[in-house]
Amino acid sequence: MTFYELYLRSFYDSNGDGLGDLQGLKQKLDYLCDLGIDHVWLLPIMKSPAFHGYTVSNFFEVNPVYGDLKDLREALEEGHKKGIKFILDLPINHVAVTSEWFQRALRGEEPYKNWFIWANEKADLEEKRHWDESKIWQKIGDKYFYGIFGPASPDLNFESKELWEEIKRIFKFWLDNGFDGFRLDAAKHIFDFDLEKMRFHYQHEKNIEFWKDMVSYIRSIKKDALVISEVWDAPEIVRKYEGIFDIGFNFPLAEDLKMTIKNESPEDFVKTLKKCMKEYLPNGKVLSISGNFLTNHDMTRILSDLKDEKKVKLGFSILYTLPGIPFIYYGEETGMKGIPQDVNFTEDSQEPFHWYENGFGPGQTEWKGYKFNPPYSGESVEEQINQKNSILNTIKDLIRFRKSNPWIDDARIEILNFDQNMVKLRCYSQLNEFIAYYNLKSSKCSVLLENGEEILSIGNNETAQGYVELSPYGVYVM
Ligand code: ACG
Repeated sequence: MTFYELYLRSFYDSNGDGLGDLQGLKQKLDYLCDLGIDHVWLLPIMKSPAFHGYTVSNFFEVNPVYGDLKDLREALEEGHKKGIKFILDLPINHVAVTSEWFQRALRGEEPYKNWFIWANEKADLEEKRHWDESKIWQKIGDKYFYGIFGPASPDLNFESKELWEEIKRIFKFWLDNGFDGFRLDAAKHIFDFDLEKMRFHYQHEKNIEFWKDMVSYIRSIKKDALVISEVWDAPEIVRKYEGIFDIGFNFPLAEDLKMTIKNESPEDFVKTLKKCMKEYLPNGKVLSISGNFLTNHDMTRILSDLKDEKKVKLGFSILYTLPGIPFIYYGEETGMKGIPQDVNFTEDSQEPFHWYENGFGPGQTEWKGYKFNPPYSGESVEEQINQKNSILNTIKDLIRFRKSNPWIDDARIEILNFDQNMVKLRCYSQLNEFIAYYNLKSSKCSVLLENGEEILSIGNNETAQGYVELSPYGVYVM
């Protein structure tokens, strides 16, 4: 399985309004097939006043800027014919201020007013969320509501059981319209508030109870629906949620891998695997599949972060040779750059996907000017496709390798050895195995080879008489 995280607004524009849309997606499915992608994670496409779509004003409507339900069904059907499945990003922890639910709550209507959390005298209106300086209480008129993700997105109060039923209707609606599963946004935030003490507090047990109920409902509608969770936290918290979802994003792996590559440290790479891929090492037990990625839409793009194309290729080579499911964020395959201004503003890492060298042409989206990826910067598909060693062609090679070895998804790994330059890893299942050598350094290094044939080589590695000379940040698999 190989995933592509796709932001529709920036992808392909079918009607010339500058915004990517569903018909555009339909027209460009072959690009994804050619890349080797078989699963698309679509960022939210429901009606929303926000560019990112994470504050939803109507859960049962396609955002009109993207098209309508008919366009959606057509795109998904066409994708299915080509062997692509689609996962919808569903942010149900909160809604948009403009949503009917919140507007009716503001008017004091039942049951809606109980679907939100309102400040009382016990609330500390200055309380901040734990990961930055943003306040959790938001003022509207003479009231304050609880909104962990800011003033535009009131949190829903899941103590209300009617709401659970309403959420199930939403899941059913999108499954009925052709989706193959969901990415569950902010999964640890469903119950993140203590109503007695009136303060922020994660209640993981309650979250787990909620998600178990939802996942079993989703499965009752579609047996093989894929459910992926977003729990952005330390490994011990991420592990609490294992076994409930098919795939859990491995945030610790993303963070530690990038650090490892920046530090050029084989020792750190080994530590990262022991910490973040523990389940896949001998004696480990895999409960949820590890969703492996380097970046997503909330993060600095990989080339802006690692600042070196070779390091980017090393990062992806690691990703596509590890068990679990690899995800790539749109535009990373062509080396797009982008740095979110802060955690509350991600537009800068969601720039229009670059199809053409000069920045213009059919389908090119233009909803936002380029800050990081100007024309002629080498990041277009047009420029990358014809260069043998471009990031795009390297990613294609990696995905091709991955697709011809589907057993890797649930393989196991063993760290064979490491020295000051490289790490040697064995990846194996009952019937298959390979040995991978990763050079973490900016200098060449020689390693004695095992018996076997090359199945993947990233970088300008040279082999001679039982040795391979790994190029800087090179990867060799046999
Ligand atoms: C999701 C989406 C995101 C979206 C929302 C809201 C949620 O991907 O695009 O925002 O619908 C927190 C949440 C995540 C959330 C991110 C943006 N992502 O938990 O669900 O914020 C710490 C915290 C995390 C936090 C993270 C953010 O623990 O909870 O994520 O910081 O940086 C170590 C620690 C780990 C720590 C990390 C990083 O690993 O172990 O705990 O994570 O370091 O420091 C969208 C928009 C927003 C808008 C919102 C309504 O992007 O702008 O406000 O919608």
